[in-house]
Amino acid sequence: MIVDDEEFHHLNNPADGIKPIVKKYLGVPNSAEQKGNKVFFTDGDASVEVTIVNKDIIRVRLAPHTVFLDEFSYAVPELPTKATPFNLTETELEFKVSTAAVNCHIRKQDFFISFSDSNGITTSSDAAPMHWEENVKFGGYYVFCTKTCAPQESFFGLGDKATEFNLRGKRLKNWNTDAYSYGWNQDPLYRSIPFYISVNEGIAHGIFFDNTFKAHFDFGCEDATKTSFWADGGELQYYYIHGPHMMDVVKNYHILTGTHPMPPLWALGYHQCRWSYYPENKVRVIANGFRQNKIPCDGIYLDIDYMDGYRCFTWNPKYFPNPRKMIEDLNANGFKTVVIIDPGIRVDDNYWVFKEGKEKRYFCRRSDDYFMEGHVWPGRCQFPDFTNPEVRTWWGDLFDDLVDLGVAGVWNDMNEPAVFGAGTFPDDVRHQYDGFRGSHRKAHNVYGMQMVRATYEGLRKQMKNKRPFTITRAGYAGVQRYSSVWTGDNVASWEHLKIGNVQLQRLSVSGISFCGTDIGGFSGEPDGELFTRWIQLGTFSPFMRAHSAGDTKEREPWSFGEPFTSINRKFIELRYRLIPYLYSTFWEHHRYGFPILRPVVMHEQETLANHFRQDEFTYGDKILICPVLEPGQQSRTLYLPKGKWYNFWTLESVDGGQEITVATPLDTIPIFVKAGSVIPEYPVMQYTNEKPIEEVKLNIYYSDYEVNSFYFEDYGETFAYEQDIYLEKKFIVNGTSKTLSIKQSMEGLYTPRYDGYHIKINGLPFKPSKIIADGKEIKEVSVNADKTYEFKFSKNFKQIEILK
Ligand code: MIG
Repeated sequence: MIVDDEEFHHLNNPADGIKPIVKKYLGVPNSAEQKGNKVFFTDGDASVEVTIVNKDIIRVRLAPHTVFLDEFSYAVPELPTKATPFNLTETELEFKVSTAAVNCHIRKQDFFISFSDSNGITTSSDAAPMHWEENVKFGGYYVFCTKTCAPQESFFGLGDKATEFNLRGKRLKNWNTDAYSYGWNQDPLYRSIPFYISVNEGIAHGIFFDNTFKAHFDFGCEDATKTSFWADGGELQYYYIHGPHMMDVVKNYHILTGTHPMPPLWALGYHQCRWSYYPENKVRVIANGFRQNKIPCDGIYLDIDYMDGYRCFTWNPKYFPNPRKMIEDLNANGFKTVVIIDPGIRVDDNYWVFKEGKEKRYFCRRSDDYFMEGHVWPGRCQFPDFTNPEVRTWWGDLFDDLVDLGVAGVWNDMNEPAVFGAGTFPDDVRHQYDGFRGSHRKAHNVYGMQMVRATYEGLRKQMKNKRPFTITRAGYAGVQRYSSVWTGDNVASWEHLKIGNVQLQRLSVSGISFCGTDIGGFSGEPDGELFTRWIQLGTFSPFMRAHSAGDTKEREPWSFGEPFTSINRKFIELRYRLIPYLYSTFWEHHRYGFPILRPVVMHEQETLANHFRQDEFTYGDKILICPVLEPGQQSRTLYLPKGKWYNFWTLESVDGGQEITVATPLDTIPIFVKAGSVIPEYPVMQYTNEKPIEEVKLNIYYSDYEVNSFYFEDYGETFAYEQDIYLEKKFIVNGTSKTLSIKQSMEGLYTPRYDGYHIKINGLPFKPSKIIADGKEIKEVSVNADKTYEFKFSKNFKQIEILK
């Protein structure tokens, strides 16, 4: 080891007057100056900028010596620009910036910043003035913000943290990390989403700390009366997002950071993955296994062994001599092929990707201009700088051959970035950062997001008007615009089934709705029961994929024999039946910013006990799920939010607002449907679009109060929806003790190919004597033993009346 003996330089100039490095706090604000939608405050040295983004979102920035950093964010590509009316007022005690919904108070005595709603209720307030400390080694500042933490305040969000859903009492860190076989409370993990939601006394607000450096959050951990967040560099910049409902906060967070684009319909089916299926014949055997076992499946994955020496964009000629033919045959059999692509490019002058990247100077470099080199699967590697737009375009174009071969989706792994031994890149690696320059300290947390962005944008270009499918392991706030995610290398244990259930709900309220876990657990061996319970959770995960490490036993839905195979089939079939419902929920996410999974607290945040419920959640807004998370569990207790519900399996009606206990034999999990729901259903197929849809089943659940449901339809695979080619249907269900009425209205330019609905009425409290649809009596009605009624009618109906 070589020791640097002259770290210390003698000073021959007077050091008097140089202040020691200490934390510095804002002084007192002595003026307010309005410029457009911004108001600036200063204590004479430091400046604070308050930006009115919209009536619910206010951004705060701090500049220690009045010089703000360039306005650039990977998370928020464009601040909404619609002018929002606001007022700036001044009293003896404070300055106040007010929109129709929020007041931002700047206290004159000490520069404390707080927020209140239009009723004057304070929702968030500083417990110390914003502060910072100079960073001599790297320049810039460590930046800190400390707010109060109320006695009963709860905290949610921050992405994929493997800990209780409610983050109160925790201290957590954001620094993307390859966390193989992580455990409960391990932190940090693969993604950094510096956004949290607070709920206090029934009122929610959000804080989005848009800072890509290593960042820390403390929710009443060090001091139960304080909530703080800080970062190792960058700017103290955060968005205050007003509620009052958690749903409002999440929707507004999506206004800032965007939503997932619509996925291709097939991506909502079941996916089968393994490290790795090879050679080609193995892939075919697995695909045929699905068809023989009559278990639906849409996607099959090729992990790193399909490549030649792990070189990205190559094929192993021995294992995959004719990928085009294989992919074609898989396609004909209803399987889409997804391939893995890692960021490490093998240093090898005979490898065209490396040669091109080297010639074009696209690989990352250290501070002294050496290349950033590290070992990953291919051996010695260099790494593209995905924060350079030119590199992203180049990378995106590298997918042309794969797309030409028929590949439908790309899986980006190892993009934290992960490096064997060292863990990740050293801090001094330089990044172009879209022209705003930075070391790895600043770019680390966005590296993976920019990689999958390059991948997504490239695929979108190559696939013309078809929707690409992408999945990434690492990410930063806003990654949802480019990709789905999975929760990384989990373990085949009951504990991990629980962790996964919490992680998915948390990702969903943190902007990343399209998420899933490795069903069955990546490392270790699940038994049949654990695998089946995981398939059941996966059925209601927005993304559903089984995956396993290479050193484990076979892990397909039929690997465990009976009764597991049949139960797995039943649930995967249920997944396919509910695809039109999931797809509609996805549209609500994409278009309106609703999360797909909604924890109980999101439905009833005013009740404190709900802040601690983390097992049950709704899938969309109509179906409540409570997975079984313990071995041998024959019954379980769960909470149903207020309102009326139906047990999905028995159709028994149950009042919400209470805990109930239901039987949970291995072939069921608790599923409840909200009264008044209209749930569209497809016939079971072995893969999406196997056959044309001849009719759509509408499951209608009686209610004696009015309930709206939505149903979205379009082509399912193009971007025509961006040109408004889609159909949004709305159903209104309302009943009395003698009637049930279902109204349908629609808007949009798309015409589905099927003609009719197969309507099933559930939970009717009376025996119908007449069913009238658009003024015509329906004669052919089947009456079932469970008092459900079925009939057919045109998909264009306006109103159906069911009379006692
Ligand atoms: O160093 O590609 O999380 O899903 O199967 C391991 C092999 C690299 C980690 C991923 C996992 C994948 C595996 N990868």
